[in-house]
Amino acid sequence: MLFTSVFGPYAQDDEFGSRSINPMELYHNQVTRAQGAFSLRMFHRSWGIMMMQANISAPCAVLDLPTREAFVRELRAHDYDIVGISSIIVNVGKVREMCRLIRDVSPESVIVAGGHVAAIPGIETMIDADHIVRGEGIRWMQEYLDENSEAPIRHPEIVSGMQTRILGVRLPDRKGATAATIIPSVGCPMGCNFCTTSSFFWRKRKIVNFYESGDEIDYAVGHHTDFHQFMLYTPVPGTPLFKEMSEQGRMLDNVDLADIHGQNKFNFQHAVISRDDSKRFRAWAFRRDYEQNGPSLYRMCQTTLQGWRRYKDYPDLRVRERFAREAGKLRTAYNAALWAMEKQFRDVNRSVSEEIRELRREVEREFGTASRVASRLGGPLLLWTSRREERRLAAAHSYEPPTFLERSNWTEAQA
Ligand code: B12
Ligand code: SF4
Repeated sequence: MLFTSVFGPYAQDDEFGSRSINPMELYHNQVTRAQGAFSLRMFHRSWGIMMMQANISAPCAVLDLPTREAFVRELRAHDYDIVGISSIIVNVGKVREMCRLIRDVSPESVIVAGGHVAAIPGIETMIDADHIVRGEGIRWMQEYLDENSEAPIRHPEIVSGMQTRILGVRLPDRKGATAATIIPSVGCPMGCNFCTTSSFFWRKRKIVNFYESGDEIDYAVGHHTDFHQFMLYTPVPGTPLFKEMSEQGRMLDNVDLADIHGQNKFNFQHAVISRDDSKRFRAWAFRRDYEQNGPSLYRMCQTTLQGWRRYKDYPDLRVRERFAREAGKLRTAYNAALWAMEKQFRDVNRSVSEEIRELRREVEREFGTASRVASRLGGPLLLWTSRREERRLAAAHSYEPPTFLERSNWTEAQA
């Protein structure tokens, strides 16, 4: 069988529902989007289909983050009995197109669609799939394939992020350089009324209203966290909030599902905030956080130095080693980045630029000559790469993830 995620390119406006405002990059999309060349950019795999592949014994291929052409190529290359498509609601147009392509290229295949897209009321009439699976998929697939659905769940090894890019430099994908992802469960017991995760897998309910006056953004920014995520409070089909807004007649007609992702405009009539203001406030929140607190990378450096000072003499060797490892980056590459950020940030907020300089000096006092050499040699280089990156971004350059094709139990398949 073949499991696939929806096709890219993602960071562009197209008829299948890709939107340039909604790239496939966690931090750049939802956290550091206003930080220009300092934005932390990286991609993540589609964990749901990786989990399913690891827990079935049938011959299986995972095609992750494909292009439309790569998807068709894979369908032509093998006779798949089952093609499983994983998607969230915003990408329903791509699922529709992929079902059409399967019927055309591989008419014998059974099509199974799963993931959050299954929560759309009336999805059966929107896509041409044989099965639409709501909720947890591993057990469903094991039962469908007549395999043991009581077996303990096997967790694949997952590298959290990949192809990291910051200050215009692509970092090497080294083993141990980034975190691992562990998925302990699906769903969440908190039950916030807008949240698809809790309503899709769990049905407890709690009302949350974050936005009353506008002061909330300043309050949030005032916490000086390293990262800050802002998204619009959005009724998504399948959630209690969506039901409530529909019953009150407050859902707006004609909002494309591809535009309901929390980074564009409200898809409902808010009590006091207009659609256009929702977009303006969201953009302002990101901008405000950036201008007041500086680039997230600078904030990470601050946190790393604090951690190092607190734990460098800790009695447990394992703890000491961990903080020494983190501090290693501060001593070298991060200190060079601080030099570049200090210069680049002068035009945005002079007093934050001075705080960055002060932090750099503290790092140099703490770590001595090596860090001074790193900042004087590496700093100008990073300033140059980040300015080059700003020019690229100004010319609307965007980044796309690589495609993965991973086969399991495949020898039997070929036999
Ligand atoms: C990782 C992640 C991402 C990654 C995706 C990386 C990738 N390569 O796909 C990134 C960071 C890029 C991302 C981006 C976005 N995301 Co996101 N993301 C998540 C997150 C945190 C984890 C998903 C996950 O792996 N879960 C664990 C796995 C095991 O669960 P699962 O994927 O749901 O899969 C299970 C079932 O759904 C089912 N299943 C899934 N697929 C299939 C397929 C078949 C055939 C079958 C049978 C079953 C099945 O079985 C699986 C095992 O139980 C979820 C929140 C969450 N906790 O789930 C949000 C979530 C999926 N994201 C969401 C949203 C809204 C977005 C964005 C639009 C947000 C934004 N504005 O930035 C963008 C979209 C980008 C785009 N262009 O498409 C929403 C989806 C809402 C909805 N109802 O559709 C979620 C649920 C968060 C939320 N609570 O609102 N996201
Ligand atoms: S938003 Fe969703 S995942 Fe987060 S606490 Fe609320 S219910 Fe849980």
